[in-house]
Amino acid sequence: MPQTAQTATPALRQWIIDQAEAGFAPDAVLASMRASGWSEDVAIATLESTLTTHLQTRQTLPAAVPVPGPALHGDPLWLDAGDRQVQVLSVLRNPQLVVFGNLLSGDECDALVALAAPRLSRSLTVETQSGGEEVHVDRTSDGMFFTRGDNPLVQRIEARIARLLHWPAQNGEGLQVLRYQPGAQYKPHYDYFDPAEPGTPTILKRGGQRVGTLIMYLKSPEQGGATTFPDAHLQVAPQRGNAVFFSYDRAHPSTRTLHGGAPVLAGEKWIATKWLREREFN
Ligand code: PD2
Ligand code: ZN
Repeated sequence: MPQTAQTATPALRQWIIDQAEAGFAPDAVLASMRASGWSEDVAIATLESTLTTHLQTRQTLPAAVPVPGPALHGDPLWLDAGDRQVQVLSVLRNPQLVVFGNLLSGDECDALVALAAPRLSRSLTVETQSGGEEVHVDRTSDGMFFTRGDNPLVQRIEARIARLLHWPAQNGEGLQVLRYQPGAQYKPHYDYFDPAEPGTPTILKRGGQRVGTLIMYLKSPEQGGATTFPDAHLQVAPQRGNAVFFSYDRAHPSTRTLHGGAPVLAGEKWIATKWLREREFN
């Protein structure tokens, strides 16, 4: 085959990137390619396209980090979460998302609601300018936080989640319980902290980024209240005892984890959310 018909394999493109990152000037890389038989025109075009694409992806995408998640190889219908068998109802790969059934018993849902009810107040969102918290029109629910290991029920659920998602319980934030009354909603947002916001470095000192969210449904409304994923054109019905889990390996919209809580149209919706961090959260 004439050298001008050579195609740039992934291995060659990686070699070009490695040379550039090792500090070799483009002329030196070009000379090496010429010496191994590449025609000048094709070598220059390949160099240019490889390095331009590499720089663009590097600038726009932060590096991926490990994330929590259930063991889905072999497409199981049930997962062993230690003290409970959990149903796998739906799986998406992009975004990385799983809908679970039977994660909590009806009694556990009722008990969490009863423990949380006397401690509710208007939900706050993280105030990204300063790293503090504020009341926000995008989130019209009432809520409270349990501390991690707050009581035996919370401890049991946290151990179950750790086993199900293969992520240390210490990396979890305290369980948050929210109540949505008719009309209440949570407008679409990402759960990771926006790296561009000035308050984010302060927030990240406690356990690093959020890398996963588990939303557990404690009480179903009569109508409305789905958890929506606009990029995936998906809505998850808030069925008591079920849960939706999604992970995000970089703090970036390319994870397609934009999600919201649709307005409750009738009845009350109660959820418990567990956010998982990269490292121990204290
Ligand atoms: O209640 C929901 O469906 C919902 C939607 C979006 C909850 C959260 N985000 C959350 O707790 O982060
Ligand atoms: Zn959210």
